[in-house]
Amino acid sequence: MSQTQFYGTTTMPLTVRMRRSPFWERSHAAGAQGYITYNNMLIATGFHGPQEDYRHLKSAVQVWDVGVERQIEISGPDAGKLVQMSTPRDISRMGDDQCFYIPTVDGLGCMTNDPVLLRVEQDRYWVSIADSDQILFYKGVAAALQLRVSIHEPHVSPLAIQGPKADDLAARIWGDCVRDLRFFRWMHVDVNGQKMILARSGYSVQGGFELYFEGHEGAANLWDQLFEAGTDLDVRAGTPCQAERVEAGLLSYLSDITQDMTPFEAGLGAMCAMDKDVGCLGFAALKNKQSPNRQIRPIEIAGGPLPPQGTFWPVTAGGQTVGRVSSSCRAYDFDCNAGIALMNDSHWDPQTNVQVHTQDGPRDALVKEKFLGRTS
Ligand code: THG
Repeated sequence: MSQTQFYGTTTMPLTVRMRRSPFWERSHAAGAQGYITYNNMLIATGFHGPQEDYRHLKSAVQVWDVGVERQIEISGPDAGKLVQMSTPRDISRMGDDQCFYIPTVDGLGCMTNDPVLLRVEQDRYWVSIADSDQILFYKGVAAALQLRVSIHEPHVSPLAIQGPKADDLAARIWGDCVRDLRFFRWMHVDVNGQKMILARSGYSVQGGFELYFEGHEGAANLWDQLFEAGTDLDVRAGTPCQAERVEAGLLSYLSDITQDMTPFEAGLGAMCAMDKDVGCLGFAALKNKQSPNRQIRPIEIAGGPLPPQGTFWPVTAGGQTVGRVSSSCRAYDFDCNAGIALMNDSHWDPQTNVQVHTQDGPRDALVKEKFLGRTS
């Protein structure tokens, strides 16, 4: 075993149930400070401390082992039909080289996941899932309706290259053509003689790519190539950054989006085709849920840095509960605290004053119009 082998800790014992991607050894050796699980897999929590990871992501380039973004592969003559059954977004509008962010819903129109969808070939889809057992929905529906599909989790481990210098780094590996790749489009690139998918996407708003790395072989080699090519760009190992994603309003399933919420409550209504039935199993239910009385809003929380958040924080006004904060952070560049809140319609207008109840006591807070990390 290499010296980077992870032996677990008393608080996080070792078990094969917490799976690791082929990039795990390299990422761990680069100094991962801790892990959480996501899709029954380990993902690093940070490398150089929250503020330094944030500063570096916004100024340089990072390579992230996001193998936890598992793919569900659905192929066969009914593959498109089955994918469409899971989402109100009209997937017939997805171009061959496009990535589609799709709310997925159950028969009641409640969110089951919020994956990124790719059609990797005609009649073959990859659903790049957030943290839920979405594969069981597909297997259940396919079995019940005897659809002509096969469904499995392939050996695909996304590797993200994120930050303002991501284009420079990727261009050194795959050539200047990657610079022309548009947002949420993908192309094929060569990785040690194997054809793989490189998309302009990723769980930050700093720009960059996700390589859908296939198999195990050559993973460490690719990692080393990226770090050799990017030395003068100050490339570092990273992982999705809580402060960066919260201030930008990138949503997290099971935190900001819960199983009882509709896409309309999650602010994803614009992605739902409601004029005609495109084949989503939740369509009829969603028809009656298009005007929610609670919805996700940006919130600014007064005072110094917040305590870490492990529970929803109630939002109140005049002693009444009017919402909840699901994610929060120090928005270092803005010298304030940012949060993602689910607000009742009575208090969701911008500039509404409310209180947020952390485990360390209440704070004044203000509902905002836009997320701080978004320019548009
Ligand atoms: N990339 C890939 N798979 C993923 C994620 C990812 N699976 C898990 C998780 N992240 C799924 N959730 C999200 C949430 C937000 C975005 C992508 C996946 C995202 N949103 C953009 C935004 O809000 O600006 C773009 C949305 C759009 O307009 O299309 O990127 O990150 N492969």
